[in-house]
Amino acid sequence: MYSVVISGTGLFQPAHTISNAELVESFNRYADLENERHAAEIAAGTREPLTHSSVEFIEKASGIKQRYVLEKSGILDPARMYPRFTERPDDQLSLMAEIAVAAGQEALKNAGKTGADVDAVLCAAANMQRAYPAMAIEIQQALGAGGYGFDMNVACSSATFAIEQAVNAVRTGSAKCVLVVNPEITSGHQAWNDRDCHFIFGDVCTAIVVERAEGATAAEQWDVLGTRLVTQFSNNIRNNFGFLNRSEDSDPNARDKTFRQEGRKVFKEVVPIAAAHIEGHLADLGHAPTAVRRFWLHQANQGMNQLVIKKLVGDASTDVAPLILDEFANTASAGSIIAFHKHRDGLVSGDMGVICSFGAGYSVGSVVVCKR
Ligand code: CO8
Repeated sequence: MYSVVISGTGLFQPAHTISNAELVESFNRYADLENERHAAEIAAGTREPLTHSSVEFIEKASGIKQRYVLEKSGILDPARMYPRFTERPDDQLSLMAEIAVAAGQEALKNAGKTGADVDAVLCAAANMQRAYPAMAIEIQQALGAGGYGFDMNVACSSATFAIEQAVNAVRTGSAKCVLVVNPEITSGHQAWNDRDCHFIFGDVCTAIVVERAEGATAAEQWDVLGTRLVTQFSNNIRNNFGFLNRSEDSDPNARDKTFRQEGRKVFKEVVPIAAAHIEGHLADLGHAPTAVRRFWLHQANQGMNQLVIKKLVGDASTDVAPLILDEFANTASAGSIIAFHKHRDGLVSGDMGVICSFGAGYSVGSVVVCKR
C-alpha cells in the first residue's frame, strides 16, 4: 500500500455572472408574460398565476448573491429561460471537456505535473454532456494523459466519491497519479423558470490531483488520512431526464426532466446525516471534530452549512467553514472543492481539514486531509 497525497487543485470560472437582481428581473418578466398568455384561464380560476421572485428572499433563504454561467443571454431571455450553446462537430473538443481541460491544466501546474504524468482521469459530475464516449477519455486525450478514464455521477457528491476512487487506485498501486475533474454545467439542467429554485445553481469546473506521496514534488501537499462515502435513497432531489424518455413518449421539456427538489425536506433531512457522517468518520480516525482546523463543506445553502458546523464544533465562523456560495451559488459537486481551492492559505503543517459533500441520492462523502 502506498501513501497518498492531494498535490494540486484547479478552478475554471466562466466569464459571465448573473446577479440576483438580473435574475429576478428576467424571471418576473417571464412570469408576467406567462400570466398574460394564460389570462383567460387565470380569470376562470382554472390556473394559478405565477408570482414574482425576490432578491431579498433569495439572499435570506440561501446566502447566494450571484452565479457564474457559461452563457447568459439565453438564460435571461424571458421567452427562452435556458442557455444558448452552439452544437459542436464531433471532431471539436466538447464544451464539458473544454472546461475540464482548463481546470485540469491548472491543477497539474500547481502539482508540478504535466498530462503525461497522469495515468487515470475521472470525470465526476451531476450530469454528463453525452452518453458516450466517456467525457473522461476525451479529456485524457486532450491533456496527453495515459492509462484510463471513466465518468461517474453521484450528483452533488460526485467529486468526493471520485476522490475516494482515485485514492484507492493510488493506494493499491493501480495508478500513480489520478486527475479528478468536476465540470458542472448546471445551467443546462436547471429550471430557470421555476421560482422555487431558479436562483440555486451556477456553472464551474474544479480539478484535483491525487498521487503517490513518494512521487509528489508540489510545494504544498495534503496527506489523505481517510475517505468515507454513504448513500440513502431519496426522491427529494430528482431529475428524470434520460435515454428512455424517447421510448416512453414523454415530453423532453416537461418539468420533471430538469432539476427539482423538496428544498425544506432536503434541508431538514440532510443536515443531521452530514453532521453524523463527519463525526463518525473523524471518530474512527481517532479525532474529535474540534481537532479539525477547517471544514470545506458542500455549498448549497448558507444556513445548512452553519447548522452542520454548529452541530460539530459549536462555532460557525467562516474561518472554520468558509463559504463561497455567495459568489458561485450551488455548483453541485464542485462546491466543496472550490472552497478547498480558495481557502487553505494560512494552514500550517499538521493542520487537519475535512472536505465534505452532501446532496442528491441522498449522498454524503468526506475526505480527511492533513497538511504535510
Ligand atoms: N422569491 C420569493 N419567494 C419565494 C421564492 C422566490 N424565489 N421561492 C419560494 N418563495 C416563497 C415560497 O412560496 C414560500 O412562501 P409561503 O411561505 O407563503 O408558502 C416561502 O418563500 C418559503 O419557501 P420555502 O419553504 O421553499 O423556502 P426555504 O426557506 O426552504 O428556502 C431553499 C428554499 C433555499 C431551496 C432551501 O430549502 C434549501 O436550500 N434547501 C436545501 C437545498 C439543497 O441542499 N439542495 C441540494 C440540491 S443540490 C444537489 O444535490 C445536486 C443535484 C444535482 C445538480 C443539479 C444541477 C441543476
